[in-house]
Formats: sequence, C-alpha cells, structure tokens
Amino acid sequence: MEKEKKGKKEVINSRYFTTCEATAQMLEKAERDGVEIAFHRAASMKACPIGADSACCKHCAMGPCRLNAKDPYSKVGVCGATIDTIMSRNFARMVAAGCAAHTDHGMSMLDLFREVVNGKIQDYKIKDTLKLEEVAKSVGIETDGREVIDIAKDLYKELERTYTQIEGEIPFVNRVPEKTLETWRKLGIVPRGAMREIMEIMHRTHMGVDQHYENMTKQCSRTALADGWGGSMVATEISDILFGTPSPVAIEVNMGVLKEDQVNIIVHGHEPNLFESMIESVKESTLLEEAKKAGAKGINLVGMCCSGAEVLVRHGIPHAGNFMSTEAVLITGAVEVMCVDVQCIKQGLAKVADCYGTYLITTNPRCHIEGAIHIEFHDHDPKKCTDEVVIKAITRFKNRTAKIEIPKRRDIGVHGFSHEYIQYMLGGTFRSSYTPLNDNIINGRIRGVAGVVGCTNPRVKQDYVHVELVKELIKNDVLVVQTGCSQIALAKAGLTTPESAVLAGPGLREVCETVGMPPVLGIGSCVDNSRILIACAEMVKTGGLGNSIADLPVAGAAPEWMSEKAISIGQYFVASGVFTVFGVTFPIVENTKFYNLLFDGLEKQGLGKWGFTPDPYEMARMMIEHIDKKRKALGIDKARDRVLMDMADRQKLEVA
Ligand code: SF4
Ligand code: MSK
Repeated sequence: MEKEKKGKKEVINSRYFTTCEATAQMLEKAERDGVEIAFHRAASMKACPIGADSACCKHCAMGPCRLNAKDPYSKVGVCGATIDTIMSRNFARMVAAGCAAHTDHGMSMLDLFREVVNGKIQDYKIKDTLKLEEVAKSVGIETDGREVIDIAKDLYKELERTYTQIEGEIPFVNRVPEKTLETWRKLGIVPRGAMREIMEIMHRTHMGVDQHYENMTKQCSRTALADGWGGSMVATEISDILFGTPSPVAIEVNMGVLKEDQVNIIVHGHEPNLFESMIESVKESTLLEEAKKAGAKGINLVGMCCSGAEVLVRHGIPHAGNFMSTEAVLITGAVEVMCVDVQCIKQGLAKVADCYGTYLITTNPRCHIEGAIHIEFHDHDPKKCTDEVVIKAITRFKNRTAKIEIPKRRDIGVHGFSHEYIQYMLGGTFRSSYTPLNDNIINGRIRGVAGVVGCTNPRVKQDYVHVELVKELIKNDVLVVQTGCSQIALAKAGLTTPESAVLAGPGLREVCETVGMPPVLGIGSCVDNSRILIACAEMVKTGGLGNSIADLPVAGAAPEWMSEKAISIGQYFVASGVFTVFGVTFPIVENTKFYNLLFDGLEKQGLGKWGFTPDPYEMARMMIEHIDKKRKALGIDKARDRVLMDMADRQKLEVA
C-alpha cells in the first residue's frame, strides 16, 4: 500500500488503487469524508497466505487442517488428505458455488419464461420471436408452421432439463462441435443436469468421499459445463427471447452519467427482469410529475456491474462503472437509490450508503443486507416494487443533504455485439455467417480471438490489467470479445469505439475499418460468456479452423477476477478447449499433481488448460503464444505475412 504523509494524517494515494479517474476522485473524497471502502480494507487486511494457496481444509471437525505450501508433501490432514485432495476439493466447491449462482439466475429467467408462456404474467412478453425459433431449432424442436406459444411451451419443457434432469445430456450439448463432445463423452464429463452435478460435487467434497484429484477434476469440468452450456446459456437465451437480442449501440459509461439536477437511481446486480421493470417505472407520468414537483429535471436511471451491462446493450441505458466503483459512486452524494438484486453486491455498500443518505434497497428474497431496506420484487407484479423504489428516490432527492461532487468523466463506446450480430456484421444481411471471420483468421489479418472477461479486484490496480492486456492483444492483431466488468474497464479507457482501431495491428485494423467495428467487442454480462462459447462452436462448424474448440486459435483471460463464478467460467472454458489465463492470484500450490493437471494435463486429454500470471504483458505473451501454436497446428502460420486485401476480399467484408 502506498501512503503519503500529510501533516500527521496518513493519506492513501488513490492512483495506487485505480486507473479509473472517477473512482480515484471519489477515493480522495472518501478520505476527506472519513469513509472507508473495499480498497482501504484490502490494503489493511493482508490475504491469508495459506488460504491463498488453498492449502487448508475445514471440511470436518477433526480440523481445520493447514498444510505447508512451501513443502506440500511434507504433511497431510488429520484424516490423511493430501495437498492434492485438499486443493481439488476446495477448487470443486468454488466451481459448485459459481455454477450454482449462474444456474439459479438462469432458473429464475426460466421461471419467468414459464409464467409468461402460461399467461400468468402480463408485464413481460416474448419480444424476440425469431430468437425463440432459433433457440428451439437448436435443441431439436420443430418450428415450421407452428404457433409461437406452442414452440415456447415446448422450449420451456426442454430447457427445464438443464436443471432437473438426473440422467442423459443437457439440451444445449446439441450446439457443441462433434469432436469436442466426443472428448467429453470419452472422459465422462457431459453434464446431466445442473442440480445433479452441484449436488454430486458437494457430496464428493465431503470428508472421506472423493480423494483422488483426477476424479475430482472430472466432476469440476462436468459441473462447470453445466454452467456454461447450461445455466448461463439458458439465462442468456431466455433473456434475449423476453427482452430482445442486443445489437450495437453507442452509449455513455462512467460516473459522469449521474446528473446533479435529476433523481439518480442506480440498478446493480445480475437479473434483467428487475431492471426491465425499473425502465417502465421511470417512464410513469405520475412519477415523473412527482419528481418535477420535488424540483428535479427528471429521473436518471443508470446501471452498474452486470445488470447494467445487460441493459446497456439492450436499451442503451448509461453505465456508471464496474464492481470496484460501486461503493465509490455513492461517495458522489448524488445517488438517491442503489437498487440491488443478486451477486457481487458488497455488504460494505450499506455503510457507505448510510454516510451519504442514499437508500440501499434489496429486492431479491435471496439477498437481504443488514442496514438496507428490503422491497421484494415479484415477477407477477413487478412494478409494485420498482414504483416504490422510484418514490423512495424522489423522497431522498427532496431531502438531499449530502454534498454533491460528480466526476465529470463520461466515455462513449459501442457495445452490444451478440454472437448473432457478429455473424451479421461480418457476413452481411443476406449471407450472415462466420465465414468472413474464419477467412480473416485463416489469411492472418486476424491472428486469433481472445475473450477478456471478469471482475475487478481491490488486490490489484482497478482496470489496469484489463486495459494493458487488451491493448497488447489488439496491437498484435488479436480480436477481443468482452463481458462483465472487464468490458466496462475498456469502455472507460475509450477502446470500445470504432476509432480505437488505430491502436490495432495492421491486419485487425484493416478488418475493423472495413466493417466499421471496434477491435474490442462488448457482448454483455458474465452469464453472456455463453455467447463466446456459441461463437467458438460456430467458428468450428463454419470450417477451416479444425474440428474442435481446442483446435481454434483462441484464448481467454480473467485478469482481475475475484468471484467463485469466475472460477466456474474459467473451468468451463478450459473444459470446452480454451487456454484460459487468470490474474491476481490462483488458489493452488505450484508444481503439485493437481497443479500439473490443471495447467498441463487437461490439454493432453483434448481439453484446454489453465494459465496464471498477474502481469498483463506476460498474460498477452502467453495468450499470443498459444494462438500461434494453434495456428501452426492448423497450418495457417505462414498466412500472416500477407495482410494486403484485394477487391474480392474487401467485398467479402462489406456489410450489405
Ligand atoms: Fe482435516 Fe481431513 Fe477434516 Fe479436512 S477433512 S479438516 S483435511 S481432517
Ligand atoms: S459483475 S462476477 S464482478 S464480472 Fe458480473 Fe463483475 Fe465479476 Fe461480478
């Protein structure tokens, strides 16, 4: 931690914690106001080194047992558990928790879909019937000449299997390239149903059950795949069907989207149904009238974190910042209400909100917070909750006492590149396909594709690793796709505009300028990582880049990860065949058997593998090296010499 002496008081240098100017400004205000946030707590609370290495176990009352990470095979737990058993069990429980979070979210979307389809909910409708038909077809449902409602009923029944099925394979394995699926079948890791996989992990990690790290890792893969190709994919597809499939939109990001003369409401969390209803509530003429009577020029609805990322791409709602800015934004004093649902909601928000007279409102029965107001949200009567939230916000505006300081920073970026849009953008209306993307990879203009995703974490300088990594990748002609808080980091850094193509290498730049797209494509929230899986599957099916996802010149990274969801995401990318690099820290002791399996052995089984480094440049080097290795294996490594385009090539790229 970097501190400066100012008089007698030690003052934290905010630039040490973040490259986000607005967050740094708010950190300085927090110092002046005597308010503590997660950056301060991370600086004063050293991470437990044994826990950081995952070398401890508290799965039974004979322990907790602590092993020695420096000499990992010198000791075992009281029950005899080795370091590999302990680490793999801890890892498995992280996968289970992450998978549970995504699949429970997906199940909430499916609950809503069922009630809409059965006519029991009127406030939401099926918005994208084309997408409904596409998804139904992809799981083998007949659509020709059938009523939308009948297709929807069949789709509900089919997708419910993603969760409840006890034997067989989940529906979306239909989308997995044949060779990848063959590998999964051979290894016995095709998910049955998410509930079963999570239950089995919890059983296997109980004291005295699965005590072989290799067997445990198989169940990690099976459970994580039930997230990526299961719960997360259902969440994404059902959200698109109900609320619309995203297409690119230019939108403002950063704390400057708050407005001093308006009622400011922030929605933060992960489930789009709350946000969709809030959009309706802030349009209510009676509530707008009330806001005016209170002296406000209007009601300003703003997103944060992943639900923010979803409505950003569906409705062009401005976004105030990512995970490590959620406390900082309250320090502006300008936020009337922060309304939250589930996941990544720091408990510390309650205290900061209290300091500035902001209402922190929880809405989901799964997430109550001491000190917050709870107004429960029900899909059957959504506006009852969201109207009440707006009324609370107007009351706070009327009685504002906090000193307001809104950072001026606002960054415009283009977001909303669903996998369908990428196909359309590159292929044009009449020949929408991944062929031009594959062609440009084969001819070397695009070296490969990288998914850069995930959280921000106060243990590293906010946004720094994301931004430096992405700059390095695009400079080397790697097209970057993004989700979640990482996408917002790059948007704040100005890299989600088509103009930022000037920072790309010559090949990628030429493609971006021809199509008019940024070199960094924001595609949505963390469950929308499933869109990257679908894009990978499409690239394989389109041809020319091998037979399985593991053959593709692609790589993934979560440079500033913090949540168990990120571990589940990492494991499903690895199990799908993708080299995936994490930053910050990795819960493992190097050079153990479990380490060698995750970081090398899985690739030999035909899957992907893990990588780790906290350094963005080393991370870029590792990812590019992997992409080049795959290009060589495909026999397309020589093609990168030729980057000039002829007319026929250009025509292929033209958007019709
Ligand atoms: Fe210790 Fe074994 Fe109990 Fe874990 S399961 S706490 S290693 S005795
Ligand atoms: S919100 S999981 S901090 S991406 Fe999805 Fe951001 Fe990570 Fe939460």
